[in-house]
Amino acid sequence: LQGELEAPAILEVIETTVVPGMREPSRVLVVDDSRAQSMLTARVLNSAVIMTRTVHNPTLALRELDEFNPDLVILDMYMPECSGPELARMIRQCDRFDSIPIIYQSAEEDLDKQLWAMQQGADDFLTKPVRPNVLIATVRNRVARARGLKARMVRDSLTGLYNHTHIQQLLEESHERARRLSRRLSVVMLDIDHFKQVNDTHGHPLGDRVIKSLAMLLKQRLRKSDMIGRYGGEEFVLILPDADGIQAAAVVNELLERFRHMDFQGVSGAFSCSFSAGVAECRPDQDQPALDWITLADQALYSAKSRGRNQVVI
Ligand code: GH3
Ligand code: MG
Ligand code: MG
Ligand code: MG
Repeated sequence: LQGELEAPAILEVIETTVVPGMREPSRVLVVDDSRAQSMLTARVLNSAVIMTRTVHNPTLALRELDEFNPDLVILDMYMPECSGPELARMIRQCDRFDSIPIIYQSAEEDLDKQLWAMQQGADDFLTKPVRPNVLIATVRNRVARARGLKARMVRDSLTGLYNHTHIQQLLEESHERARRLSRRLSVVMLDIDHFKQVNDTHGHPLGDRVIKSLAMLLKQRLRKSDMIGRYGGEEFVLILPDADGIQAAAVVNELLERFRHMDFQGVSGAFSCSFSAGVAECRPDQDQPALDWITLADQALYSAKSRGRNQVVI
């Protein structure tokens, strides 16, 4: 208890909830060539506040996976353009969809055919007629588990921000979207200044609290559509859609101002920190891999460091 009382405390505490997305309604993509069946499925799910999007032509399903971003896919077995099992296999071939639950809803009663269909990458087989309550419970449970798993997979455990792998993936997706819609996009690389000294002077646990406090500041001040990742130890990547380099730099300068004014209580008195940041405005029209913009932001960060730190460079 004594140790706890003496533990260094952050003077300015910012609180945010760390589990975003958990309360959003579940989203289900229904792929069925029969309009009557898909309407029935949608009506059952909608009655349980589960959002649905219906696709009658399975060849459009992959596009809807990107556009609608469902939590779960319900597949019919037999459809003219492409069968459910074929579609399941195609979905599983995309890395970003490899953990999305897929369930069949079909009148097929042959157990061998059901088994084969499942082996193409699906998680469940509901044989028609399916009782509405069973459908709802199946969808709810699958989505809850998948969301919990995904949240843990894509997040950094110290800060709750996206981890290295996921922020790279988000950049690729954002880059593609910006290219398609001719929108602006900026990438920021941010690194706490002289952080090794913070650890050496005040200890690793307080260093962790500085990292967490910066993470909370970023979460609190940035827009909901912005994406924040912990790229490494005390390094963060921000993806700012619809922001050009100048706008991004203004936002980051404001963050820097706030971060500089956060006081931390160390063993030998209060102290504060700063960070350096590099901004790269993406040009999605240029045929350049998305990850190159992280490299450019990193080069700008290096300039900020060499010009004396505690600043933002475009
Ligand atoms: P610069 O201004 O050039 O960025 O100097 P720096 O000291 O911040 O940079 P350097 O890369 O030399 O040191 C980063 C330090 O961050 C070293 C490492 O021990 C520390 N670090 C990395 N991850 C964590 C972490 O999760 N918690 C804590 N407390 N420290 C960490
Ligand atoms: Mg059919
Ligand atoms: Mg550093
Ligand atoms: Mg560093």
